[in-house]
Amino acid sequence: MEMAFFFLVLCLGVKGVWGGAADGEGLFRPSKLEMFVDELPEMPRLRGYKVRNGVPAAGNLTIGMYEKTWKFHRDLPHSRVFAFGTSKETATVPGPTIEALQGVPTHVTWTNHLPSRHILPWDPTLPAPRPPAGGVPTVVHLHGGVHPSHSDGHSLAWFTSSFSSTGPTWSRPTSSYPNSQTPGSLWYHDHAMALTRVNLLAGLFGAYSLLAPHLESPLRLPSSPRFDLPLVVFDRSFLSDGSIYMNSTGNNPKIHPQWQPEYFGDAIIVNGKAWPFLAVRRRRYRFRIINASNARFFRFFFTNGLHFVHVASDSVYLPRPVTSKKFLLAPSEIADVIVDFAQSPTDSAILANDAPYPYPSGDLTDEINGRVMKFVIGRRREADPSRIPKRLFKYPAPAVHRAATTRYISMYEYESTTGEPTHLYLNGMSFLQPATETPREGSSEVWHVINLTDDNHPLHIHLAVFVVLEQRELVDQDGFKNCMMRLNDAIKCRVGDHARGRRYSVPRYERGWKNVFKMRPGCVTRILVRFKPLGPETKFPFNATEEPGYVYHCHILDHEDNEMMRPLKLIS
Ligand SMILES: *[C@@H]1O[C@H](CO)[C@@H](O)[C@H](O)[C@H]1NC(C)=O
Ligand SMILES: *[C@@H]1O[C@H](CO)[C@@H](O)[C@H](O)[C@H]1NC(C)=O
Ligand SMILES: *[C@@H]1O[C@H](CO)[C@@H](O)[C@H](O)[C@H]1NC(C)=O
Ligand SMILES: *[C@@H]1O[C@H](CO)[C@@H](O)[C@H](O)[C@H]1NC(C)=O
Ligand SMILES: CC(=O)N[C@H]1CO[C@H](CO)[C@@H](O)[C@@H]1O
Ligand SMILES: [Cu+2]
Repeated sequence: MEMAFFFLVLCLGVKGVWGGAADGEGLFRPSKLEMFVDELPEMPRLRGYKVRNGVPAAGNLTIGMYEKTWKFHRDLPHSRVFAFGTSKETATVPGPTIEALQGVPTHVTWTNHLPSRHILPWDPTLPAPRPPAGGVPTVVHLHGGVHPSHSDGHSLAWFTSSFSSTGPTWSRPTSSYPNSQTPGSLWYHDHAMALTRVNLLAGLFGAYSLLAPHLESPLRLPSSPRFDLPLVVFDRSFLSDGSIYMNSTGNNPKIHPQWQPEYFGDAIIVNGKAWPFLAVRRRRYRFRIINASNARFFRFFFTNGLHFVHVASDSVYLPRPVTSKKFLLAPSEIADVIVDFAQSPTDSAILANDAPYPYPSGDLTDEINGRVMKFVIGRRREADPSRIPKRLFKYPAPAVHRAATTRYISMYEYESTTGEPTHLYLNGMSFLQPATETPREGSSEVWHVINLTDDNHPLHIHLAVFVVLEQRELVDQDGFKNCMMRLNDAIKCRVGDHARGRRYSVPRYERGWKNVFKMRPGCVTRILVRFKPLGPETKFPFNATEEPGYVYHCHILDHEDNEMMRPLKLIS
């Protein structure tokens, strides 16, 4: 590890390292924005494959990151953003939707055209890279992707404009996605060490759909681009001049001048517009809803009683469709749902959210952040060739008895003397300590994830997929936590004797293979993690044991950036 690339100075103020306004000065009140006046934008679609003589072949894309302005609402001035696109003119927030084909590789050369200074206040006391020539370090991770680790967007494989500086694990300008995995919804986003929260807040994320027409067409789900749409949902605050607002004063400014444990914005944005509307026909639609918030959970429901039919959770189809009236989506989770507007009793439907923030014990939503978007539904009933099949795709059941190992993953939050959080660690270790989770390729493992904090942490594991087996509350939490704070050893602290409290059932729409799950506070969540493809193969179609390896982390970006992330190193 080339430590020269990092700097960790505790005494440096954050002023001067970014180009924004002073704290809270001129905050824009979102209640001034009229809802449902901007139409839901359709993001540009890029094909991740070529078609030669009717036969699909590997596709090469070049997608840049540009600084530009973006209009988040009719009545909000232009905001400076960082946006993905094939050119500065066509770059959008969120970025273009990449459509890839199963079995056909997509090679993406991600290029950085960002300025020398960030548009948001990052915190120099977190282990953020400091490129010698300045610039904004970025690296792109395809979330839910099964690909070699050199293309995984490792946090230290960052690069700046024109690759003028690169991080210690950077090896190539082009990421290769084999797309050999099961079809489903993925997304791409920045993953640079300790800068992920600010780079995403600035706009660096987009949707990626992996399609397998020969398998999916027989299902007859809504599939044309008009009726199959990604909805990328996120929250932002703004200053009156339109700039994205992020508090530049930390909650422990003497320790971390800027870092706060959770970012919440008060405007709810879908596909780049605050509270948009979409005119829909009276028929079925498929929405791939991606939660791209830093820390806001969403509990979605329709105010007119319409329901959702879940066909997949995260990147993998469920065995059969599951109906819900309301569902909870943590940051970076993906809900893949069918909504049948023909069932609507009214001519419009508001998609709403009532998840407290921070989830689960924080503030309640209000009239403003409790609304997401509006669907204006055509009057006339339409012929609808789509349907919802009884069965979707059957993937292997979790074979717990064949698990190779049991691991205990403990989530810790540390506090300053004033009781404010300072940082979060997994297993009491920082990201830079050597890998301790070293599963064998082709194996499955049982992980007991022990949440010793007050927050619900969405855990995301790269490369692998997992099934949630059980979520159970700890008894004698104080005694157990005291022991863990002293020994950091779940077995010596007899976790088995403590994990005997209330059981929380896993919602049916989340019982399939997932890549993110919400780790409830004060609970042990047992998951079966699969380090092999979701088919009969025991090996990935690439060398999964190569450097730099993978990571697993909390997907509250503010936590991930303050070290709630650990290396994951597969061995053969
Ligand atoms: C910014 O954060 C500081 C420290 O937590 C807090 O005192 C201040 O009120 C916040 N500013 C705004 C506008 O929320
Ligand atoms: C596409 O990208 C791959 C990986 O970088 C490279 O090997 C290949 O030559 C490229 N193909 C074309 C047509 O540029
Ligand atoms: C999005 O994810 C964040 C962070 O995990 C979470 O707090 C928020 O509730 C989620 N929102 C939605 C709409 O799912
Ligand atoms: C895979 O990569 C590892 C680590 O670089 C190396 O030791 C091993 O020989 C490689 N395996 C194959 C089959 O190439
Ligand atoms: C074991 C443990 O750490 N429990 C904590 C879980 O969260 C609650 C609050 O929700 C804390 O009070 C417990 O200490
Ligand atoms: Cu977290």
